[in-house]
Amino acid sequence: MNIKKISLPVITAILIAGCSQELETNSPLADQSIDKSVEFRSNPFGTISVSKTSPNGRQIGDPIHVRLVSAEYLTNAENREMGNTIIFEDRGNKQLAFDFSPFVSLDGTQEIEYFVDQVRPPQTLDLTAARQSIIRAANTWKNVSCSNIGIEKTIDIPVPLGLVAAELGFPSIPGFVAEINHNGWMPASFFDFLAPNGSQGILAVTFTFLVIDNDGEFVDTNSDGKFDVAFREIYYNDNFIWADGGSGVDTETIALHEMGHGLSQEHFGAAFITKKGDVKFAPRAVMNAAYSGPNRIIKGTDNAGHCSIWGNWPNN
Ligand SMILES: [Ca+2]
Ligand SMILES: [Ca+2]
Ligand SMILES: [Zn+2]
Repeated sequence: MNIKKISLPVITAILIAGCSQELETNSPLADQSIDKSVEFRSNPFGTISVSKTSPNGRQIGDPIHVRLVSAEYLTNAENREMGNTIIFEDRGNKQLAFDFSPFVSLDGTQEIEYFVDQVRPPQTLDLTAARQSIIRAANTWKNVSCSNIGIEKTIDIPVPLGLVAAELGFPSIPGFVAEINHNGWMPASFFDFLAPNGSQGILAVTFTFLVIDNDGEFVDTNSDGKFDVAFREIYYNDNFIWADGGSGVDTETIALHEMGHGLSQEHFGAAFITKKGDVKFAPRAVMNAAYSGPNRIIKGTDNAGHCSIWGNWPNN
């Protein structure tokens, strides 16, 4: 597999963030910083034909063509590895920004809806608690006041859903229901597809599929300089102990982060190893590249990122 690796020094994120309170309190500048990187890999699945999935798990509507273009995964800060962005399509312009277009409404509505799986719960948390964690996280984004984009939950379907899962050979309907599809918890081996030992370190991942036109090209129907997203798929790693409060990985916190990717936000903030050996973030944000404990509240930079993307929807 052809892999080019580009390191983006995290210091750039600090310049963007400006002087934050947290930056001064943590005094991280003397300490070692952790790079975050973007990897380019050849596309594993090529162009895929896909249809919206009906309540009984059938394909409805005309098939559309999509390509997997990126995966953003989240790791646990304890193991000192940061999350990563993998780009599967090297178009030569290092284009990281992909976004929904109001002129591409594959689920039939201009509002941004989300689907929540009901057949792939985590082993350590019951289905209702897991789903409620995801729904609370979605509502947290919905309540950001600068935007009014829907963020409503769709119908449930009684079958496992997801294109990446199906392509990797897991039992799965190869379709989508909404713009953002939370497709449940997958066995650890699913995550080895993303990185060596991915099953051990990756908590969750968001995949982005772009629309492909009849000429096999990406499209930008709203002329915002960003290729139009068809839909996104989110999966969680069942190799971890998932919790709703208490000990374990806080499901709502991770869902909030992945929902941020679902809503087109990228990782943000610099990570540092302190002299004590802890990982600190500056600034602390939902969109930090690694999980470092419960954080169910949208922070300043998360809010700014969300509003810059969605403040004018659908007139951007
Ligand atoms: Ca929609
Ligand atoms: Ca666009
Ligand atoms: Zn992430």
